[in-house]
Amino acid sequence: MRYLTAGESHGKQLTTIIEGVPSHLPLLPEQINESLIRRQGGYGRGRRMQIEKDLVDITSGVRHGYTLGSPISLVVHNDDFKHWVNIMGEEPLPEDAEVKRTISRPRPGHADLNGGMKYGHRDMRNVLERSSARETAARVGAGAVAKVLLKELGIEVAGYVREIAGIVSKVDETLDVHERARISEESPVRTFDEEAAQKMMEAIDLAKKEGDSIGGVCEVYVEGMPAGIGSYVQYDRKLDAKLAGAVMSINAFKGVEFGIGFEAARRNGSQVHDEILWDEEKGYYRRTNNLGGFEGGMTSGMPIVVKGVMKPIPTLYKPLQSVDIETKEPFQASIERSDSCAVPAASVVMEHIVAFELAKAITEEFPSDYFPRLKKAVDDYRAEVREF
Ligand code: EPS
Repeated sequence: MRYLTAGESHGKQLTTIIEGVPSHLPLLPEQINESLIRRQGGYGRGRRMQIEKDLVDITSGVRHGYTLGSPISLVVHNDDFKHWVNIMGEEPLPEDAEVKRTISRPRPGHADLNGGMKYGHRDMRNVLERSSARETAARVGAGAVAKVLLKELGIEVAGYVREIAGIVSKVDETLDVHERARISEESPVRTFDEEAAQKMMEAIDLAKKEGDSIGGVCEVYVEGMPAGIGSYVQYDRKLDAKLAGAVMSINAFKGVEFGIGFEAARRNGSQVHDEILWDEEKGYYRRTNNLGGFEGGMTSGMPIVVKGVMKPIPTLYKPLQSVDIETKEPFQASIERSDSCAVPAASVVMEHIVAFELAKAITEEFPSDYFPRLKKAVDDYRAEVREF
């Protein structure tokens, strides 16, 4: 499975093409819309999310509620485009026309300057439009399809917030994936700890008031992945490495941890590694899950627990110093509409990014173009490793 996205933030639409989804997987637009709507929420979002109501138009690959095995294309229209037709339209402009909303003062922390230099865009709007986190809507579409596939195989994925601006939410580690999904969905900051949630919202309000932005830590929790997916035999087959790369590809993400992550550096081995147990009912399992569901580049059969660090969004109402590329004079960076905190939304994005990588790994491990055959192969494999 693979996918590509296309689309500018204020262009006509976002497009996703997903290749390699097996045939005969039941798939409804509502399942994708639910994910898109979840991505739009969260305390701290800006005005753009009031303009958009992200809804999918499935334009290929699905017929009568089932996938065909052919490429699936998803379209999300940008309602805001109607305000940007003259700025973002594809037609050449008349010779004497003035180009509006050009950007010559790159925002520190965004792709503006590096992208401008690389692609020769002296109007850095051409960079901003594609590097904007609006593109994550297209990626969530792909992840929503992956989530449907995983769910049919008994694999569930939940994404939520662990930390915003240094305020850490307590997590009851005994919560299962359904409880994590349900409780985080009820919280405006997608977290389990009401006291921390209150403080997080106060921090978001303060950042907004000050024209600033704040970041945080998202976590994704997965139950039901069979053991042994991925591989130890070659560096580029290690599934935790692929997941880390995918998480790092999310806009504004700067770090990834599995299980106790960096804390492992501070503990003795006896306090890190997860002891192996076996019983009739569960088969093999671990006393703890410090390694977050991975050993040797492969799943251990324990829940996957992965964290991603999101830096504060670099689009600030209180802009930092920059240089105007036309005059080379120091200036304040461009002010663009933005979110003061997008960590809750990013946790939904991360959930879908992780889901896609896992679905991809499963379809590589059990290649089949026909979903019922894939499902049988996964079931047989589960029975086999249980008896190992
Ligand atoms: C976003 C859409 C964008 C931003 C935000 C995320 O829309 P606009 O630029 O029209 O406000 O709200 O992206 C950024 C702030 C960024 O720096 O990339 C979305 O759909 O999530």
